Amino acid sequence: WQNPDRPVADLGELGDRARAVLAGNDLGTMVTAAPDLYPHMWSWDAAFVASGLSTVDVPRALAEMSSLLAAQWHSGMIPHIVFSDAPGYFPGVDRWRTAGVSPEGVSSSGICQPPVHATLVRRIVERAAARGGQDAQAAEDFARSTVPQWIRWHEWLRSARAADGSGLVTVYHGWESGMDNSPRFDGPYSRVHPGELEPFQRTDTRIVEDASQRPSDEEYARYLWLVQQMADVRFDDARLPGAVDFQVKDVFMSAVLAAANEDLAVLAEDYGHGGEAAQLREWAAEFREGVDSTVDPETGLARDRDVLTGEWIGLPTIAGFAPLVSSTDPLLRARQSELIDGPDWTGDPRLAFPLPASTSTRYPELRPRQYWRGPVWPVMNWYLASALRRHGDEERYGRWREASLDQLMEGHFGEYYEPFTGEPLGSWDQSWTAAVALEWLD
Ligand code: 9WN
Repeated sequence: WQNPDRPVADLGELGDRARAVLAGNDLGTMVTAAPDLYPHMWSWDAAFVASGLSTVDVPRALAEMSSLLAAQWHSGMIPHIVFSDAPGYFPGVDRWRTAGVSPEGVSSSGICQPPVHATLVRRIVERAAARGGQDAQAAEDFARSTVPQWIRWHEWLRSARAADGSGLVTVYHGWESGMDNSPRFDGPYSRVHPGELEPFQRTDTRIVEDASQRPSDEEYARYLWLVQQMADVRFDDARLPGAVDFQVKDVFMSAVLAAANEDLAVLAEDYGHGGEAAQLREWAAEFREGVDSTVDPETGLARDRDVLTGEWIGLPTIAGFAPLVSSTDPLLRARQSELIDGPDWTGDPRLAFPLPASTSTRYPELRPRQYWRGPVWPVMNWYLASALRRHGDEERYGRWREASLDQLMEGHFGEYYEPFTGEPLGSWDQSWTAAVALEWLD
């Protein structure tokens, strides 16, 4: 694959273009996840976007987080989509049937996404503090006033999704994991049998014309069936376990929550809510241990668990590296670091850039162009690399930084990339890809 039209000359230009992508997708109070494919705000995208924006404009970054928080449900849940007025995304708010369930004036979906927020809020606050002056003040004010809302979000995750004390978060939809059609969910989805489904028309395959880059129609029918099951019980947390045909203990989301609990504990201590910090640290430990406990001694990878059948899901996907996000066990970290450098992952000599793909490139069912079944996702690489760095691994952070910047120099800010050719796939000008470009450059 050869870049036809947009190669970037140097890192200075890469930064300029990344800032232009974010400015171009900015509706004023929200940066949409992508210009055409995703004309709304997504929960975890917004956190990455805010972090990227904070390299440019701290108040605008904080405003992004405030827009997301304004959609928080009374339960504490932060919804996975906050809808703008733009048409053209399916399923839209009507299909979700959240009116009357979500807070008044909030137009949102009824499920959640990985809780990366506290980690990225901490990052923004620390960046702003280092700058000093008005940025520092604005970030401090923001943290002081919003820490209770972030705590409510984590309380909801613990009570609605992990009250069993397993240290593992239940998801009721692949969309909640953010890795929608990863092979990790094939088993659980194979047991979802759509009944009578309201008819629907997809919009995503009109925008990404090569349908092989997106989930199949069969997959979409299951996605919509689960939405219908949840809407039928009005997204009532207590009724979901009895109503939904898909229930998975998501190991990656659990690791994200473990790390975010640590970060929120620091923010709580620093900004007037020290009383809650001990509880947050306890949860951090609970989820950290939960994640560690899933590791398959044979493969060295962390596993999800299908709640409805009790089966482990041990496929070679990027989620298997959840311990790199959360674990403090040096032996486990060393083994996982070695694995991710190895021939199944970044050490595969066929790769265009030595970066981890969403599924091992040696996995027989690899689909190198299809969404979470093989492509390389820049946002994941930055998130994982920043977790490695936080655990002291500057060396790997540096390598992935170099490879990621090389990858992004083709200039499309793709949603995901073909691992062997480096072709940008899915949406172009994807906001979180531009945001992580700015993070790598910072
Ligand atoms: C469904 C916005 C989102 C990301 C997800 C990614 C994709 C949505 C979709 O786009 O999911 O939530 O319509 O395919 O899988 O991680 O947050 O970028």
